[in-house]
Amino acid sequence: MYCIQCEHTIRAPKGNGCSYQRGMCGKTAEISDLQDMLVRLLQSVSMYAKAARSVGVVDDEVDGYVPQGFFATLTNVNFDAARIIAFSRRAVALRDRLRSRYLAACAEQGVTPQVLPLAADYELPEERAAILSQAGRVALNADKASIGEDALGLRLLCLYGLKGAAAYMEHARVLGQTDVEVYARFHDFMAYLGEDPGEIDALFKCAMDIGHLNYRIMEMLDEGGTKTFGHPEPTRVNLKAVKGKAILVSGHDMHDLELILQQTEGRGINVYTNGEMLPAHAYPELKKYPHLVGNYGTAWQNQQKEFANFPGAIVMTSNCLIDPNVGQYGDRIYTRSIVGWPGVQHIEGSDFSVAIDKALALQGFAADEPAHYTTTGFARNALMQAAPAVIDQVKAGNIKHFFLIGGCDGDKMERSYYKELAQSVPQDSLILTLACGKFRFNSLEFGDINGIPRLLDVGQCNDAYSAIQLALALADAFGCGVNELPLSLVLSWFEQKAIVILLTLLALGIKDIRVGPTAPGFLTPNLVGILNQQFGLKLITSPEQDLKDMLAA
Ligand code: SF4
Ligand code: SF3
Repeated sequence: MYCIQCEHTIRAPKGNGCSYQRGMCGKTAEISDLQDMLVRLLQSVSMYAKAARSVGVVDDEVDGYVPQGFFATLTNVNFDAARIIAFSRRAVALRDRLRSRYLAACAEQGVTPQVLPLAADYELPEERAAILSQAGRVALNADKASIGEDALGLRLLCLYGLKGAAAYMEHARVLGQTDVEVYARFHDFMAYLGEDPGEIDALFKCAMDIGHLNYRIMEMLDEGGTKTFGHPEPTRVNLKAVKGKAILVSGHDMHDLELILQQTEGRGINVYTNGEMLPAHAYPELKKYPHLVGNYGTAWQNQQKEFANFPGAIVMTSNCLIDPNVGQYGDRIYTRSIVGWPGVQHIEGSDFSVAIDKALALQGFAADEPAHYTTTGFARNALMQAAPAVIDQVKAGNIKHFFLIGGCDGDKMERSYYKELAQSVPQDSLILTLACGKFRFNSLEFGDINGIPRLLDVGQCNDAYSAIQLALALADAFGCGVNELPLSLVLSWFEQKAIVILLTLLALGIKDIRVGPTAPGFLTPNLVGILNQQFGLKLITSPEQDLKDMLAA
């Protein structure tokens, strides 16, 4: 086992990366090895997808499948060996079909087929034991001795960034957004990373190109969300329980939430959002359901306590899932799409009856809790509508600084930094926040500046796109670049979606971003130094010191 893809990863002095029998996330060595195999096979599909495009063969099923399968290998997504093997078998079947189509098209057009790397024809053994015996060969660090630590770290930066992009592609696809050009670029990167010789300059360029690609993917996702559910509107959301039967919907997939809302209408069940689903309350086509009563719980690392106390059914539409057996709710949690846990029931298709029946059979909340609210929904449109008033307040000297404080949450003590920072920014500052890191402070009262709320919840992690649009609008209004704005970005990272958002911000030329709580384990000190030199990227220190430095800049 060798996995180093998230902030949880085991660090020195025990060795860099999770390389024992079990990763910090609960992933076993077997799952880790099977996921590495899946990644290799998906890369082989992309090698053929790239070659096939050169003779005009595009396979929509392959285009949709490769990012979806890749998504299953993100942190806290799929821990089920049988499902990972099934993903791999489907990858092989699709690749073999594509290879036949490619060779047939070459023959028809009189074109000599390209000589693809050996990895393009990698075969998957029948038996699980035989698959696992090849783990060493497919390990992501297999060639570390020959390419060196810096090149490996950069390759992993690209690979993990691309995983994040794949996850957003899948979220966009679910909302009806696909783009053949985006898929073509995605296959190019997958194929390249499956055979790259470890050249530092080329890998740096690849990382920036993935960042650019992801900007387009976030735009697609924004379009998918707003076309399907309307533009988010600032909306107050109750964070406390309401008496009655209950279903909790977690993850990022709002299409699933809509299906659940439709299927529970008139059934006497209250629907709650959890974690990254919170911003769903702001979309007109979702908030119109009166039985969408509130948000229950906070970020993923608190699941085992919060889900254990939830007296209803729970549906995990995407990441982040952690061991449900600890809190003993494995019999009332259901997984969807790419998510999996051995023994947990998986719902395929669009019928949620099994979860709904479970919710009806469970007790639900016996009484209302005193309500407590947070406000969400300051996505692109709402921010643009607020922009003229914000600009006026800046000109009048009432708003002096903007902070973007957000990203993934996690369970390290050092993450209290983000709450402390949000609480200590000056009163004449606005705070934009997004992703599950916001649960550190989104239930606190921040007040307003002449009617403009000081805390603006932009949405999910992918809604970084909306925050970028506001930054561009402000820069335009003030006739300067984004880097000249009194804007400081302080991000928390945990998994691969955060990595690709960081790559997007860097690719857009945004400088002096702070990240924490620690540097990614796959980035060597050398690489951290280069990113600091080129982009001013810094690690967080203390809220006091960083605040002083950000305000001085
Ligand atoms: Fe370790 Fe993170 Fe990999 Fe899990 S996903 S094995 S915690 S590096
Ligand atoms: Fe959170 Fe997993 Fe990253 Fe979408 S849900 S931000 S950690």
